[in-house]
Amino acid sequence: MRGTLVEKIIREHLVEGTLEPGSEIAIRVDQTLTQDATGTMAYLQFEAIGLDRVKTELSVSYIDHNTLQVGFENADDHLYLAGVARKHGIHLSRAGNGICHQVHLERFARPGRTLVGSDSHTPTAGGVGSLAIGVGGLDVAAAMAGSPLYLTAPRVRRVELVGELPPWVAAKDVILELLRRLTVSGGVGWAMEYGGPGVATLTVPQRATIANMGAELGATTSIFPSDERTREWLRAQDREEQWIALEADQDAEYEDRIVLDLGQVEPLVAQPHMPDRVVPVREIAGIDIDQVAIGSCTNSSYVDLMTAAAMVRGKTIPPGVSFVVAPGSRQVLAAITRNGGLADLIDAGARILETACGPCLGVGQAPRSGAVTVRSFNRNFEGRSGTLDAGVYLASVETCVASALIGKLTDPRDLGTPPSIALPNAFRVDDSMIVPAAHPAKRDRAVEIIRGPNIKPLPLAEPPADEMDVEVLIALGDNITTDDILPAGAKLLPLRSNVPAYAEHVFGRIDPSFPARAQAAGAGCIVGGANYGQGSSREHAAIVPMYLGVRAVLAESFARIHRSNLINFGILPLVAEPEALKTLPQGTKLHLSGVHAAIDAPGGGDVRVTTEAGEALTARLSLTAREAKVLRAGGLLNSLRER
Ligand code: MIC
Ligand code: SF4
Repeated sequence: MRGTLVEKIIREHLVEGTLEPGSEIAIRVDQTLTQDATGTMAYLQFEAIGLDRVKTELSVSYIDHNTLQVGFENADDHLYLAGVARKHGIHLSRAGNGICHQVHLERFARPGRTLVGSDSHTPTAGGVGSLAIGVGGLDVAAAMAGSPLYLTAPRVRRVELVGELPPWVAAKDVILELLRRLTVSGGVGWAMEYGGPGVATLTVPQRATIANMGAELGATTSIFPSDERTREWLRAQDREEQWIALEADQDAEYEDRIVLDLGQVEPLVAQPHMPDRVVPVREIAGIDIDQVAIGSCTNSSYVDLMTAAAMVRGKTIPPGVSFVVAPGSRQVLAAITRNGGLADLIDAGARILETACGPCLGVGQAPRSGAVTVRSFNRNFEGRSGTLDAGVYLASVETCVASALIGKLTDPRDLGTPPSIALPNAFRVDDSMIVPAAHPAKRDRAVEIIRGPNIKPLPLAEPPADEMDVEVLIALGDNITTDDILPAGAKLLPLRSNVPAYAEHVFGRIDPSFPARAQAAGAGCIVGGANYGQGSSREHAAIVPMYLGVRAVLAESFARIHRSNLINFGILPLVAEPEALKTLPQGTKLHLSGVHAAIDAPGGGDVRVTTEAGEALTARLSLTAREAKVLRAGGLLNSLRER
């Protein structure tokens, strides 16, 4: 079979459709992952589908996001997740074992396999040549129940890597460079496929850093070939037998090509409040900083943390800077503990957190008001750190630590010779914090699944009416994130299993009056701009507005995962011209008609939108035949149950 790497893996997994970019295909799902903040909902949905055991080759449930237990809620969720895992044949990575993407890369991701995860950074596994895709929880539930994954066949963009990274320049700078060139919507509809002679110069964790932040480009997936470096990684993880060689054919055809000379990349930084506001560190070096944080699923590798340790060895972080380290996995934390790296970090004054997502999504370490914080993470959306007026800068570990040491944003090249840290030939493999899925024959049907009082029943969507009167509840600009729609953070994450309580916080950072107005209106719609719903996979950003009566979102364009989530929960994703959208301010009363005909028309049709003043516009509802069925049924859960 000839073609791109993406085509090869898709062809091998194709169960419906033809592989033409832009058309809907269905692929067999080998592996799934969930995390606790999206997982509770996903497993409630899996339970509602009513199957005994997952049908995938491997499914893993991670507890990594919602680990700050200031009340009973999160611990109750963890207990629920443990019960479901035991009952339904799912591995459970316990709290303390690490961030799903880092641990999956270490222990489970395999070249050539498909992986679907209820987290937008699932493509991290593309670092070992998995075709890994982030989706909403319900799509993962469906995949665990044996459904293929339906997706728009991506266009494939080749990123030709040549040359070698200069000293002090990191994989993080490579993906920041791509964000600078392509922006946060530049990957929508695309698979980013890396190739070229530069690939061999990058280790698997470096590749994973690049693949991870393909999510910030809006890409469907990012993938690297599986080569000798991949084999070394799998060998170091004691699973060399899982290695296969995998690469694109020489004559593979790509819809787009980018050449990136690694030798020309320099230390870069994304400024507040968008991951594509990228400039060279040199350009803005010298700004005072208050906090530096290392970790997250983007930069938690052994080499990342050892680089940080080596840079601070024998030094003290200056008094004005809080230096936070959240190691991404137990494997890495244990390794740097044994070799003394952790002691170097502690001696320098680092504040060590547990192995979890932590400050990346505002769970702890919110900086002071008005702070400048430099983080090795992947998202810097306004308010996500937990402090609304803090400015978050995203950079490599090297830039972060150089800045922490100087107390000002610093180009690491100013520090002289970089430390030289090699990837170990073998990690100490210890999976004792992963409760393995019970063997099918030994499955314990009597497992009691304990649901704490915060775990509320799932709200079900209703089929859209043919005609509806809706009020514009909010009118927004471009690139609205799911963090804008429904914030995460330590205070709100415990409400992930409790939709009625979470509903009080929809658009909470932008307009706290939204929930009350939505409820008063009875039925509403949201007006957005381009790339509406970018960022996370959290389907709560669809479910909870649905619960508040949101029936449609009118926007210029949608982010991939959020659009699917809207359809999965019976909300119409309507596309309209930006000029037309500008005529629909908050409070406008709209009449939508012709909804059923638009759903039923092959490929979708136009919905007529009329204002009270009698002005009319059309909004396009583009749907595949399958999506039309889902919407008609009032969401994916209803549609799966009908089947
Ligand atoms: C994120 O980084 O925004 C999250 C938190 O990991 C989300 C998932 C969630 O909201 O639970 C994601 O990336 O999908
Ligand atoms: Fe966790 Fe942050 Fe990665 Fe999301 S982006 S999975 S919150 S570390």
